[in-house]
Amino acid sequence: MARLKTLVALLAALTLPATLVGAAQAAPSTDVVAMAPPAGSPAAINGQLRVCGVKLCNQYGKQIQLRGMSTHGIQWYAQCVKPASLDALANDWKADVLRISMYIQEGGYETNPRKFTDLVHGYIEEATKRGMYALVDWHQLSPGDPNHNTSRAKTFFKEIANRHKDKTNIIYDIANEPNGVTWSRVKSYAEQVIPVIRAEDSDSLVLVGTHGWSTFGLSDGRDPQEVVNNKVSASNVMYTFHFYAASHGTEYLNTLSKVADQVPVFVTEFGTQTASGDGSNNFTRSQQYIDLMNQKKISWVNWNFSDDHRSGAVFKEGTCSGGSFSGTGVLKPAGVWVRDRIRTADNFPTR
Ligand code: IDC
Repeated sequence: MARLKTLVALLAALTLPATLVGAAQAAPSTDVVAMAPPAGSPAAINGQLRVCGVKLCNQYGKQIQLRGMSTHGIQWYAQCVKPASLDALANDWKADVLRISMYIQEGGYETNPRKFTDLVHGYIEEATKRGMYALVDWHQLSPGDPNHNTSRAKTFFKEIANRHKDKTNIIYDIANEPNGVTWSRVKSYAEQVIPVIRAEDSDSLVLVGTHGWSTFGLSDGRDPQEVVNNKVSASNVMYTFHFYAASHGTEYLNTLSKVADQVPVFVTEFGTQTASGDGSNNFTRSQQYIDLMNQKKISWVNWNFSDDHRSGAVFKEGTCSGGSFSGTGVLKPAGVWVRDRIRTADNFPTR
């Protein structure tokens, strides 16, 4: 598997004609042949990611920061995740990463595992074609204890990891926002699910949601040091932190700053508005978070790439039923702001 990954990465790095790359990849060495991201794209340049100390590093051991967008729940907003919108995300927004948000409850995975697993397979291929990392989000939310869905998670991630193990651009996010549950319960869930993924895809990057809706326990009144002092027993793991700038002020900012010096942190979700994903934007506070994340090279993903009526959905209502997604004309204020933060040339250590 490692050899095939190296071959795929090499092909991606060389500017071979697409036909030749396709022919080389078609070697019948495995049932499902990994598609390589296009040469020069973030996923091709950076290849297989690894945790290095408390940072994220690319295939050459260079510290990098990924930036991108999360879909809304794909049971509701699949219409916003299509070729034209993904082209805009990769080429106009210049995103490095697409977070594929698959809810488990609320009409999600549990209602039709086959359908949702296939949707995710498809989105992974679409992200790969466009040179983005595919961050597969197990969007458990209510109930907040991830152990409620452990056997579902094992089934889902076993298939995802098996199908995509030869790609170098998959990131596994195994628990969106644990809440109302202790850290030791979350850790125990992670230590059951990670081995299932690693049995298929041994060098993969895995993200673990923290308690208190991925605030290192802060939103549940817990001490963030609980995570730092009781890490998940697995390598190549990062812990997630979420914030909504109009709800989460200095205490959260300081916590993010502190824990990011102690353990590897990936911000898999943030909003510029309140935790409801709606209301007015606090761009001043949001910029403080962006500055901190840039300074510490903390990767981030914004919520969300849809045309939902709420202020945190980047597109104006009705956009997803049309065919045009590029530029700022289709965006709400939060969309204009975050697109700018993803595109900004100064912020492109990965390119
Ligand atoms: C919100 C969606 C909304 C949905 C609600 C419950 O925007 O349509 O009804 O979830 O499923 C999170 C969650 C994310 C939330 C988001 C905004 O991860 O699912 O989306 N949020 O409230 N954590 C903090 C905020």
